[in-house]
Amino acid sequence: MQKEDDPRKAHFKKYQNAAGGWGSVRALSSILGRERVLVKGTKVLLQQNKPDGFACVSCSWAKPADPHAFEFCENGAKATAWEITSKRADASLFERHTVRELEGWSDMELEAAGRLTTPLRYEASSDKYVPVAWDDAFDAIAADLRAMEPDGVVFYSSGRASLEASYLYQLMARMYGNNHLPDSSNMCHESTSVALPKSIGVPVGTLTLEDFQHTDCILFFGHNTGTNAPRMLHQLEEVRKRGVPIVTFNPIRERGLEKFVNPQSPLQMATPAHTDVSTQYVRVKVGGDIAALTGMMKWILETDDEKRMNGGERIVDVNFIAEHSQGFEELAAAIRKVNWTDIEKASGVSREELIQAARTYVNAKAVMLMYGMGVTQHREGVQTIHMLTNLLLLRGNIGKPGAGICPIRGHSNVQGQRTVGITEKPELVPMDKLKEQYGFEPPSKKGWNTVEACEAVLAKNVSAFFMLGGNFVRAVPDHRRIEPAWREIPLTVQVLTKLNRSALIHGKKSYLLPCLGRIEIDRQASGPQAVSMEDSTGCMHGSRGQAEPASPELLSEVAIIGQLAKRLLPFNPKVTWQTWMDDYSTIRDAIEITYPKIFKDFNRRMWNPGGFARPMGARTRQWETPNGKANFFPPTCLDADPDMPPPSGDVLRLMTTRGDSQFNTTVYGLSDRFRGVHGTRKVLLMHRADIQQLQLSEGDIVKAISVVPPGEDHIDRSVGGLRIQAFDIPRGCVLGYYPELNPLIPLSHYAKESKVPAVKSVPIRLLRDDR
Ligand SMILES: Nc1nc2c(c(=O)[nH]1)N[C@H]1C(S)=C(S)[C@@H](COP(=O)(O)OP(=O)(O)OC[C@H]3O[C@@H](n4cnc5c(=O)[nH]c(N)nc54)[C@H](O)[C@@H]3O)O[C@H]1N2
Ligand SMILES: Nc1nc2c(c(=O)[nH]1)N[C@H]1C(S)=C(S)[C@@H](COP(=O)(O)OP(=O)(O)OC[C@H]3O[C@@H](n4cnc5c(=O)[nH]c(N)nc54)[C@H](O)[C@@H]3O)O[C@H]1N2
Ligand SMILES: [Mo]
Repeated sequence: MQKEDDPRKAHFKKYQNAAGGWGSVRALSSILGRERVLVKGTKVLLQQNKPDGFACVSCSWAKPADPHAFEFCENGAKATAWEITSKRADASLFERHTVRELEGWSDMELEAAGRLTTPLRYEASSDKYVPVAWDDAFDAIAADLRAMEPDGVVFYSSGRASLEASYLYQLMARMYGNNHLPDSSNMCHESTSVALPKSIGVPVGTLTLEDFQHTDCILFFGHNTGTNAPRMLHQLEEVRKRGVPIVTFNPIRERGLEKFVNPQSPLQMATPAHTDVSTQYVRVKVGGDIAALTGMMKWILETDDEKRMNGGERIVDVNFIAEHSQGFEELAAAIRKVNWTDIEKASGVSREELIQAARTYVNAKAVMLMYGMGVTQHREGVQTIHMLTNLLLLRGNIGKPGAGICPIRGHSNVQGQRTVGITEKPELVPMDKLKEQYGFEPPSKKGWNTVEACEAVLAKNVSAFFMLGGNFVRAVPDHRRIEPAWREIPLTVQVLTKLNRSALIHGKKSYLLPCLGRIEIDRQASGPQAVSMEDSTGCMHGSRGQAEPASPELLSEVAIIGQLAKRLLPFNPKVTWQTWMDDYSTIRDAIEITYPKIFKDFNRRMWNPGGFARPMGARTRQWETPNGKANFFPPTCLDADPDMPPPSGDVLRLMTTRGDSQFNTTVYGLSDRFRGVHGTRKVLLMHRADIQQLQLSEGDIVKAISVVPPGEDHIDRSVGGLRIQAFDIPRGCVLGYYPELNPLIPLSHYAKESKVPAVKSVPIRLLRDDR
């Protein structure tokens, strides 16, 4: 593995092949070989995403009832190999290196050291992590937390923990006394959680895998499917074989949405034939979706006006609108007012292209719409989702087979965590139920989300920060402000599998509690345990670990929470931590009592092939909104980032995104194959004309400087040593990698209403960096 990221040595080569296919299969043995788990890995992979196997730890895409022989993708295999690696970051590593020394390692080197094997406590006198007995760690952490005011303690979670662990975690936090339960969703699909309940009365997507069989058109917005949810390409391939059009809206040509070769199909493997995925590719500007949707709806409304006057068949579903919705007139009035010049300018797309997309949409009877971070992570991410829903509602495309909306979720159980109570918003939790079930008074004060938790850290209002997974310090914006403040937190505790940046930038006291991964066998008093998750289509699945644990000392996340909670909270006979730890089916019984509608007969149904679907009003046109209707929301602006400086001059719009060799802050390698980037992540991909206009040349090394909103502090928000590379991207837009570029993003630059950091539109300037 190449370890050093020297952008001067990088090379760029356009990727000519399809996504999937030979590349995937051949890459497998190299992936497993690198982690030295060739035989074990192959055996484990055959159980991945199978009804009686384990749910992949990578993306959250649905797990079909009738899986393929290999129901995994190359990136899922990478995630599996990374977790079951034979490499170990054991106590000797920490004996050899001080924390200061480890801070000099790159993110990739830290995680590549392998799985943590033993609980560790930070010792300030030697600047080292030293082994600590589990009991001593729990006693000490519980004693410290008991001595603190609950209002200063944060319980973060990353969306990987199971439904069982997540339920216990939120219960522990609430019994301790607060709702400070920020999660990775706050940086991800929170815009969805805010928008969809208002538009259609559900907090999650309405589609299931079944719908793919009934749809006759798919629209895709702001998602890099070939890298981030590759198994979905199977469903897309199937619909394309039926001739279903797929229209993609994305500033750049993502390979997986252009061409796919199915590694399961002998025919495609033998002949390099491929399936063309998108039938139309709309290259919106970064932040251009509201304008593009306005254009499509404008054409639909005007065409419908003509039909109405000429007595033709209406293309707006007037019956659906009359019976089921509210706000149509306001939407129509707002859209009619906008002129095409403004639409073309703000979307970066021609009127003809938008009309072509709109025609495809109205020619279909059942339309599905999928979207990802290209939508949610903008200042007006919430509004963009309202606009997506508006488009669907215009033709009654919600609540019938083959139609609906699907926010493609990120982490493998991020949707499920919210379902079982991980949220800072008390109104989303059945507090009365918790009160009745456990006999305590749940806290009613709103807790902190991710951005607010960062603000609290900066204001020195946080006395302890507990992290159930994730890499908080690295995933959040504004590293140069957060990191020094983080070091002042009196206590940080991390439940984790591998060493990461958040373990090194730690509080005054710090504990690392290493846990089992989901792929590992979880043995408890009643035998090996299973856990469960919810996928992007609202289906719950059981998952059984298959591999031997990385170390005999590891505890499960459930056990870690249970052991801590037993010591932290006063005895309460209704709260049976030990029984729960001994037998996870009793946790599922408890979840079923709290959420009887969603989790009816949980222990049995979790093993249904394909999982079991949560009930969802919108699927049957029961709108669980305050007014009992599906709601149209008129647009208030055209740019998803209305406060971006005007596109003249030297200010560029940076979108920070994932490459093909990473899972969020976990960096497996330095290339992004499908985009043709090899050997570096320190790169800015720009339009050739922008490079010229700024009097730069390809290969130049520059420093990016954030254009800070007026009135902001004087923090150094710059990142140097970045190589300029020409790329097929709209004018004025730049692509760069997360998390390396997070120091550029002001904490205050977040989506209105949802507070998702607006990491897809960061205004920057470039300076030559001749170091
Ligand atoms: N292998 C792998 N799988 C993953 C992850 C991973 O890191 N690696 N991460 C997981 C997580 S937590 C998440 S949230 C998901 C993330 O998966 P995605 O939602 O795909 O997120 P990004 O990788 O940030 O890619 C954003 C996409 O939106 C496009 N885009 C950017 N700005 C705009 C815009 O203004 N409009 C439109 N229409 N498009 C835009 C970009 O070109 C890119 O294709 O993936 C999950 N799965
Ligand atoms: N600039 C920019 N910033 C972003 C984004 C972006 O697109 N651009 N995306 C945002 C998004 S969508 C997300 S979801 C966040 C991600 O934020 P997080 O979820 O906090 O980060 P991850 O990188 O997914 O966390 C990786 C760590 O999880 C730990 N881990 C892995 N498996 C397990 C396990 O089974 N149990 C436990 N306890 N720990 C485990 C490992 O130690 C690993 O180092 O980042 C956000 N930040
Ligand atoms: Mo995410």
